[in-house]
Amino acid sequence: MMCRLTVWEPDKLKSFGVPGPCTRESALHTKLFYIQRIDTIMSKIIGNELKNIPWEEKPEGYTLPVWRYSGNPIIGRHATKRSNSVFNSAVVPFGDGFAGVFRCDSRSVSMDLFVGFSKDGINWDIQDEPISFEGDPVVTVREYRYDPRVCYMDGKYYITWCNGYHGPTIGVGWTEDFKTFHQLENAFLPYNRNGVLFPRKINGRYMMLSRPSDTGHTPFGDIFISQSPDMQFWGCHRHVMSTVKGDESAWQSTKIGAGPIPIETDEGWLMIYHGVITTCQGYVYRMGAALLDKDEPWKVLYRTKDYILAPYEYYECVGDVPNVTFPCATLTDAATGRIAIYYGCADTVTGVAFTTVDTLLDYMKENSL
Ligand code: BMA
Repeated sequence: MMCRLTVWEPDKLKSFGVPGPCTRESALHTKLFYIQRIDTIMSKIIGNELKNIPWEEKPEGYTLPVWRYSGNPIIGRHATKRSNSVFNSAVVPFGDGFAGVFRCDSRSVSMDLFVGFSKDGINWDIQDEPISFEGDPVVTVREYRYDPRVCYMDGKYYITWCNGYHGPTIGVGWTEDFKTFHQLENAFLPYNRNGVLFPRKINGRYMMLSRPSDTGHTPFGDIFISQSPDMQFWGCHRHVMSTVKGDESAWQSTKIGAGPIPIETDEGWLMIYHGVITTCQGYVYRMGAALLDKDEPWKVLYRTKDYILAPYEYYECVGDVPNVTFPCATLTDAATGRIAIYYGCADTVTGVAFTTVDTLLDYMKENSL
């Protein structure tokens, strides 16, 4: 638990009666006191330690619960030979570094998925040729592929994405080595987007969040959950959450969609998602967070009324589609509670932002709808 001290919040600890250090001895005493108290005070990520998670501390005086990496954007639009834009992409720990599946739109503006590797999660080497999937040729035929998520489970890295199949639906594939890729049946009938797997079975079933949609840019959409015994047949569809009408939380009034793979915590599943409002200049995509019940994840325990990140920076506000922050992946470190969020910026480049499990859960509880 020692390393969890790096995310302590002295003010919060003081409110629990934890004293502050003044001498060398009392500092040691205080540290021991913190170690004893930390379990009872902090929320926990249920998962692995990730010592090399990219990380920067929250800037002094910054008030939002999610803060940007100072070197953003980490991936520019020309990261591959033919790319027009690289965004809405997913990364995972792999070997002694990281691997990812990237959405690269080409200069002819076709949308496809590309593999990339990184030693530090910040500097990425993305391949110039798109992923080619093995499988039933009826299923692997490519119309378009975009907005991948990657979910590690049972020794396999599962990939879900928005797959063109007589309209957008959810494609599913897997790899063990990021060299050979296998494609399974599409999870749903068209039209659907934002298919996001849970990282383990719940009550013996795989679970996937998704957002039923239409053929176009879909001016509506709620998040649902579907269940499967085998990653092929999906059913028991349940509603998770809707858009918010009126002006109580207008940033999520048009449509919402799950983002990264939900993060398991001791209090439930932490789901980071995007919310959209329709303005006179088009859609604006912001980020929110919700906590879903651990065993019945269609039940929403908390949900942020205020957004957690929104397009403020130039590279989020200006690009092929302005005013878009679109999260598709996180890296997490269970030892410290640190979370790095990977998100697409203005449908053009890729950024990273940081938070901790405590920061998000506290914010969510203080700002819940
Ligand atoms: C959505 C998807 C995303 C995109 C967003 C903003 O419908 O197409 O890939 O980032 O629109 O253009």
